[in-house]
Amino acid sequence: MDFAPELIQALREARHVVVFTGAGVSAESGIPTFRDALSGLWSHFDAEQLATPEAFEADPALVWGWYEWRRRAAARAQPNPAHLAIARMAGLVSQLQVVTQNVDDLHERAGNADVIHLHGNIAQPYCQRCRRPHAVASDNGTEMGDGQRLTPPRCTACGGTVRPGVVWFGESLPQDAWNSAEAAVRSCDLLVCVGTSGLVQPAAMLPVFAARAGAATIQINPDPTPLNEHVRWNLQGPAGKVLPVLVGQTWA
Ligand code: BV8
Ligand code: ZN
Repeated sequence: MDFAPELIQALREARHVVVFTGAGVSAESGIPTFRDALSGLWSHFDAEQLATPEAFEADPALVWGWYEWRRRAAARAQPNPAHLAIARMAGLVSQLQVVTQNVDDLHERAGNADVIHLHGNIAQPYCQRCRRPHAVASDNGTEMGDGQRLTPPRCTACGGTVRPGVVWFGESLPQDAWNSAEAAVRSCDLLVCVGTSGLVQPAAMLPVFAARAGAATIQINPDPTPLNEHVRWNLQGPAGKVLPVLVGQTWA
């Protein structure tokens, strides 16, 4: 796998790098991407219908069961070579920020310290009444069938219903996360966009803001996306294969 010398040079000279990630960066950890078909009971829905306040209101046990199943899958998953290459890069450039749409913590577990979560964190549910964080009981290995309903727990402080700690469709992104992400992409000199379909707003605008602000931009994805026309280099392939080679060739 060879890369344009200008790409290698841009990466080598970058002082401030932003890595913008979507579900594809976790695909090789065995976590289904957001648009992969759902399984079991949830196969009657698509993710965009379930990831909404209306779905949780209508059937809390169906939605809470889906999130618990995903939370447990994420807890069992391991960072893959793509996450590890991004963590290695952080030690090689003077500033590297990860801006992720993902709700798993695989970037942190790979070793990245500066991670901005635009859409929340599946392991941090909270009470929808008093918003206190709710510590999820570890699943002590009890298997959960996919498609199983689970009644959401009650807040130990106020008895309110606990909800997943993610941003649903129709909900605003956390203001501080969005502000930090926007500032990062507008000031970086290189943005690498990894494993996103570029369909969800406002997150998908971030690589466009970076390009408009003059940053060099790279996309890594096996498939073309709407971001293809906005980025300078498109590297077609799985992140777990492309990123380690790219980092190895840049900082051999
Ligand atoms: C908001 C948490 C407004 C939940 C998520 C019409 C036009 C424009 C916008 C809208 C519209 N109608 C509605 C909207 C707004 C809506 C939206 O964007 N809808 C889309 C679907 C059209 N956005 C919102 O509602 C946002 N909020 O706008 O608020 C507002 C303003 C003021 C006041 C009130 C409200 C909130 C959006 C957040 C939704 N929550 N996640 C959960 O996870 O359950 S988003 C969800 O999608 C995930 O976080 C996921 O990360 C994200 C994006 O998907 P991707 O990460 O890109 O994943 P996907 O599966 O799509 O693609 C995977 C990619 O990886 C593919 O390209 C594939 O080729 C690639 N891949 C596969 N394998 C690999 C790989 N790449 C590399 N290596 C591999 N091995
Ligand atoms: Zn409460």
